[in-house]
Amino acid sequence: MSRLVVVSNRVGPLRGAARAGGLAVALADALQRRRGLWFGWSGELAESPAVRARTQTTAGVTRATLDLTQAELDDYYNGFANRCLWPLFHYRLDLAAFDRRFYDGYQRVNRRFAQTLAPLLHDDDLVWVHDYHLLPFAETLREMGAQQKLGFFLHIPFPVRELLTALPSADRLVRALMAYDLIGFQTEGDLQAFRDYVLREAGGIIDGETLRAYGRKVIARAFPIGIDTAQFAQMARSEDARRDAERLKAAIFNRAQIIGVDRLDYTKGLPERFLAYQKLLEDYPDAHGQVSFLQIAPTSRGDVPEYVHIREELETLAGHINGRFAQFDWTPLRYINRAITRRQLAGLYRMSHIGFVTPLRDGMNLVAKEYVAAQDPVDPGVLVLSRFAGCARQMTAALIVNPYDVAGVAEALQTARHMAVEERRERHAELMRGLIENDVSRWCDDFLGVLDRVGPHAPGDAGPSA
Ligand code: ADQ
Repeated sequence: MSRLVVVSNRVGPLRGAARAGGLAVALADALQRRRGLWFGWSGELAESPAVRARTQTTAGVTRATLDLTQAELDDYYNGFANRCLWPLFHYRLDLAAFDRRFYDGYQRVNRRFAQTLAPLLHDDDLVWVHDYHLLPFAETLREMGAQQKLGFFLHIPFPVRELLTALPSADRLVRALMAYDLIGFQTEGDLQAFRDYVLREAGGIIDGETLRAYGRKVIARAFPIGIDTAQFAQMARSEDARRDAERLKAAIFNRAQIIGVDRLDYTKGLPERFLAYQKLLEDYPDAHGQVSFLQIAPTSRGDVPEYVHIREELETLAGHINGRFAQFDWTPLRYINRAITRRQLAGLYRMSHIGFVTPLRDGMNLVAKEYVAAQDPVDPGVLVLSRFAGCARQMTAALIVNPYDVAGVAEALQTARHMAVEERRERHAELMRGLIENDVSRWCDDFLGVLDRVGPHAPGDAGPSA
């Protein structure tokens, strides 16, 4: 079996409680099976650009990390990745900053990542690169002579051609992407958008899953990511989780809880979600005193200005809704601005009657999957899910909503509140079947299985526009 090399912006922990996230566990397991290497930014800052990676090997798996300078972080991570690619790929052209300095910094850090990893690679390694921070990574590595099989997975949506062409460097980035051997997307829709760009903008040729353009050849396919379904369900059932949940239930006087859990990000549709909850309270007075909405949203990317605005907006909205509807013994909305442990999360999901997941655009959204996995199959809650989350295509037994339609979302909340237990069980069972079948280890195995099988890399494999 070839050794696996995972490359991502940040290197996840290989052991301990911190690695409890599904993706970190799945990747760490795959790395352990293949005695692999995980490479990326250390999370530390250095005065001057580092020349070599720091490595540390535990139980056969090596973590190799490098530090970045403040300027590199500003241009590559805060700049191009999070102020240009992130908004654009989430259909927020209005928020995308097209600054050449950001783009140059992004290219520079990708080059340095490649230069630092190259001496650590073996000839028959399988290299699996993750996410929008590293779109041009393979091209840079190839320029240094790398012949290994290189796979890439995009965790966020891929935008439609009309949007992507607004990005001045779109063509260079798609060309760079084509230096991988395999590109994985979350959904068929993302895959379709990529194929459309290759066909119409790059003058490429499509033959089944094989795409040819710029004299390069790549396999492109959808691999919807899953969660660690069985482990998560078990955690939600555990005695500890139950105790936490009971405490909370008492604190809200057994009211029906609606739960939202997100990184604080403008793509997650939080203001629209708060407004839909307000609409529920306006249109359905029977909900007064009977429901309690808990939104957990820890700050993320606090260095990016748009994230400061969203935080202020939410605090204002939450205060407004509570000011308008609260009674001396009922707080309609509780908004918590910090992260909690996965065990607490599992217990909270399980005790909540409605999982409220309404992003305006999301690659997949794992919270929706976690909420379902955590439910008691005998008395499960209802998932209210945005049609713009990647997982909506798989999770059709949820109540699917359009998050821009505030009144429609309020209606769905009301339907969820009154849904009979038989219907809740049926919907839950169907959702759960999908989650068990397509869990995160299956996702990992599927991707690596295809990458393993791609033919040897052929430099200069001529395409139509070579
Ligand atoms: P994210 O945008 O971060 O991921 P998501 O898929 O919802 O979004 O994953 C968030 C994870 O963080 C979940 O496991 C959740 O439990 C956890 N989390 C969120 N808030 C938390 C809190 N307050 N306390 C503790 N844990 C919290 C990106 C893409 C997604 C894609 C994933 C995986 O944007 O679309 O699903 O990658 O590919």
